Amino acid sequence: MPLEASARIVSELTSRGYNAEREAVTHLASADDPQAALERVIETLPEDALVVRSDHVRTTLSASDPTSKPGAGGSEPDGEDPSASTGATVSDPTAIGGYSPVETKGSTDAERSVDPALRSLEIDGDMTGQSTGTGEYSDFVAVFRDRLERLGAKLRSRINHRPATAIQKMPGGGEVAMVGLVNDIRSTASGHWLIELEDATGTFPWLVMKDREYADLVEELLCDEVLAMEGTLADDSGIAFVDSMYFPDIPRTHEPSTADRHVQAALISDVHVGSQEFMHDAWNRFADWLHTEQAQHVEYLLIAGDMVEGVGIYPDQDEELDIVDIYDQYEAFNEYLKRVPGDIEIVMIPGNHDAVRLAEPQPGFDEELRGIMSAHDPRIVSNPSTVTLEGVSILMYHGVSLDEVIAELPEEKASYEEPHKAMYHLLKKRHVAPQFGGHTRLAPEEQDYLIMEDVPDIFHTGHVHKLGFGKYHNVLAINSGCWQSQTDFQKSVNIDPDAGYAPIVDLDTLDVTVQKFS
Ligand code: D5M
Ligand code: FE
Ligand code: ZN
Repeated sequence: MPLEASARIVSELTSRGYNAEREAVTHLASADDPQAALERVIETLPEDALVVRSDHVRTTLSASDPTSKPGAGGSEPDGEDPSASTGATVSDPTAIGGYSPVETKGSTDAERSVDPALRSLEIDGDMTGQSTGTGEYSDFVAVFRDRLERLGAKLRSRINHRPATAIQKMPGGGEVAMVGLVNDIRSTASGHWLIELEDATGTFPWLVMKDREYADLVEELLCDEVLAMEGTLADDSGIAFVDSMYFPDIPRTHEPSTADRHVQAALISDVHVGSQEFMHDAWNRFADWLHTEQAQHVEYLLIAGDMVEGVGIYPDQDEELDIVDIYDQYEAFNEYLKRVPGDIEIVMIPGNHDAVRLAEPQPGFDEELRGIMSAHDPRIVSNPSTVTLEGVSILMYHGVSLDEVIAELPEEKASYEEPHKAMYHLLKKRHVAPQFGGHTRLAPEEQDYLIMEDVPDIFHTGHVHKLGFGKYHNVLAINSGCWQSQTDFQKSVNIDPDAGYAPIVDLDTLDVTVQKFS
């Protein structure tokens, strides 16, 4: 189907408030008089329908008798037309197996193979509605204990560790190991590094000599991450000299799962509807592209936060707002979602511009906002959450901690130019936002929802508005770009955003292709 015809139909349906399945659009576009067909389909839609479904189009168009129901132009096809709109060539849509081949006129027409029965989508780690934290000191203690317990479990089997208080009592000169949270990182007057580790019993200082191979790793460390150290106790047992460091990490042998069929997911983030810089044309091109044959295997769309620009997020942000009311921003976002094919499954998490609490984990949107964003019936879950698509697990996290990783680590290890490399460090630490008290705000909960308990097959973040992807121990890390052109702030600090790109992942191979719409 020519892009133009489908785009026109999608536009028309969207302007009337409807979201449409791709097969429905294909049917309409291949009708002899698509406009008349569209009118007929809308006339017969149930009053509460939000989505124009292929079944409905098929039945409406095949039921219509040209002699008794002339179309808008008065000249209906004479029944000999081979298009799907006559119904004659369409197999029984209720048949087991579901898929009805669409007979079309042009050889370029998409043969849709969307069969919802083949799909599977599971969510893990969604803490929406599970928040128990009150922000009390005891909550912070509980969340760090949980972090040490669970990430420590990934290290304890690898070394002969001792609690901090037991180490203090050991005789000097011996071999020793400990699992703990990084409490403090200091350089000494002589250029060595002093790292204080904390466990449930107390703290113990570890010295990394500047000329040891492990010195290089010190610059990767963030406060509050969990790791293990092994070394030699000083004669007075007051400090230990580090020989080895261990991170929870992703096993090098990790083998990612893949889907059993050729199916794709588009991974995007940072739409920023409501900003003057929101790129509506690029978005519409993306949505129109999703209706084309080239995109027929894209059956999932993941959006990793910052749906809207929000209000009062940064100083002077209001000067660049196109829509000043937060609810109006979500209404507008919902309109843009309508252009996305109705048969695509959407999963989304909030980001720091969204109207949920800023502290992480961020619960999914409340009922009012869900109501506003209902046209496409997206799955709305917390930041972070893991979504498993046909066996492929994708850890979605907005990415505020990436600013911190990039600020703290040396340029060659993490930079805005290569955001995926910053993600590698989070994978190595098995935590999406290790450092507490900096950019990333933490809402203490009974458990640490920010831990990567299981190894994801794909790690998807956004936030820094730069596109980058790569593999770390076979885990595909993707930082999606954004749909917002450069803001004044970004100009002032030289952030050149990657705007208007959609990375598409083959779930059967984990290969990535990037589509550009700007
Ligand atoms: O963040 C987009 C990127 O830009 C992210 O790396 C933070 C940074 N950013 C954007 N505006 C500001 C201000 N005003 N101060 C500090 N950092 C900023 P996003 O979450 O989309 O705004
Ligand atoms: Fe953003
Ligand atoms: Zn953000």
